[in-house]
Amino acid sequence: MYAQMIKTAGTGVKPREEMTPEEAAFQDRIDADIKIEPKDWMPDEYRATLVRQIGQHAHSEIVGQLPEGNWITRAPTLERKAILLAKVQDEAGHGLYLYCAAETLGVSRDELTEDLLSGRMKYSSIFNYPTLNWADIGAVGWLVDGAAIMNQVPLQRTSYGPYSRAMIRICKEESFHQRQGYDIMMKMAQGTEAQKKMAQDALNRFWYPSLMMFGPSDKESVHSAQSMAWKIKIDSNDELRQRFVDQTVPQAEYLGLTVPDDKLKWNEERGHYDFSEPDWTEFFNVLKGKGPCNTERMNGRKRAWEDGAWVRDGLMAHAQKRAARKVAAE
Ligand code: FAQ
Repeated sequence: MYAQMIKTAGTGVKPREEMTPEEAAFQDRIDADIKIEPKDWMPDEYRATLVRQIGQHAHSEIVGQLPEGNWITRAPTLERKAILLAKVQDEAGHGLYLYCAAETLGVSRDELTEDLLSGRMKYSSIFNYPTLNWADIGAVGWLVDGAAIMNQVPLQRTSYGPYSRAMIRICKEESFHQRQGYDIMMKMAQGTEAQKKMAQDALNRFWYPSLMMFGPSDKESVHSAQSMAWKIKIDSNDELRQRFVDQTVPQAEYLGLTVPDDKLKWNEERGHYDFSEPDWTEFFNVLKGKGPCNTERMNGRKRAWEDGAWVRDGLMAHAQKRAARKVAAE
């Protein structure tokens, strides 16, 4: 059942005249902004697309802890350490809400994790880049959480009830994350010359990978058309990327930092910034596992899964024992 779900995901938009009566009624509910709930009928492809997107989103939150977790022991002050620790724990919580939302679609968390570890499912490309110094932690909060919120705020209105409700809480926490990142950048940018250089260097390295978080250009996006028709996605990849650039450039200016893009320019006619596209060859290489930290991240997740096997086995044995006792008592 689950393998079939993955296989049928993303096969294009079905014209209304080809829909069955059930599918047409489903589309009418979506068009009327009525939320779809777990026990409602839904097309197999809608379910499959949600499992893919929510599962990958959950994996991103979990893998996303690794680059920042790397800095908990080296945060410059006790206060910064406490804040970073709380932020990283929040990301774990986001992963758990999202795995729960995916479970309502008939797939278990173990199956999703096994698909991540076997490479069948992805996680966000951004987490395959290293965090080399403390300013990178500021850049992750400011840019990576900033891009995540830009994508997730519209997802609060996504058509699937459990996903949209998970997003409401996640967005509140992500806003705090973004602010803490910007606060680190502000301290660095207003610090010594060496600190300002570190902040600029972090912006230089994280700018384009952050733009890649929104996915390939609309022309290259495989799933957008159907996902938008089903309101799984509310905005296209390019629309969100543009919104992110428009919001972030003035923030960089306020910090006194330079966005590493010679072509970046306010376009009066469009009412938006013109900007350079990321290097899409690099993006697709990272997706194929060839980014700077892909191997390290996957090894980290594999180790955690294997080290946690005894806990899962213990919980399962306990649950089986309780169930057997209950049957015997009846
Ligand atoms: N990385 O047809 P599309 C966070 C794949 S949360 C890797 O455009 P779609 C919090 C895509 O899966 C960050 N793969 O796909 C945090 C598909 O491959 P598939 C995660 C990517 O789904 C902060 C193929 O390319 N957020 O950061 C990426 O319609 C700090 C074709 O692409 C979410 O997951 C990528 N960047 O649009 C945690 C939000 N982009 O599956 C810790 C929910 C595309 O066919 C620290 N997800 N691909 O093999 C979405 O909104 C969508 O899934 C998109 C992609 C927009 C990411």
